[in-house]
Amino acid sequence: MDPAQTNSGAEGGESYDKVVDEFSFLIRDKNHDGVLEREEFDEGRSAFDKLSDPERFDRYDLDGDGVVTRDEFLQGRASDRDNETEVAQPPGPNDIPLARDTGPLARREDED
Ligand SMILES: [Ca+2]
Ligand SMILES: [Ca+2]
Repeated sequence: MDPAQTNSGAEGGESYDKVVDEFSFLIRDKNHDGVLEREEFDEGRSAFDKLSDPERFDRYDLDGDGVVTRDEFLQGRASDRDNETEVAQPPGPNDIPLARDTGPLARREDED
């Protein structure tokens, strides 16, 4: 009967995504009043991910009261994830691009 319990499946990614989303909400909420005004929503987008179109704020603001609450934000993020495969990725192997090609040992062999 507990929805939080039944929701935890074998897919361990969901809780991680939620943590990222909550963090994303918190860094947007500059004045810490627990809701995102349109300016906060727009401002945070470039810092953390690419919520670029203005319509997205309206989509997130489910009850249309002009602010996005934490719950609305989490729901919006979840539905965005359903629509796009491209979301903010955690740092991975792709973030270390130069490690292999510039090995000093290989160069030393050349000079010898
Ligand atoms: Ca705020
Ligand atoms: Ca709202």
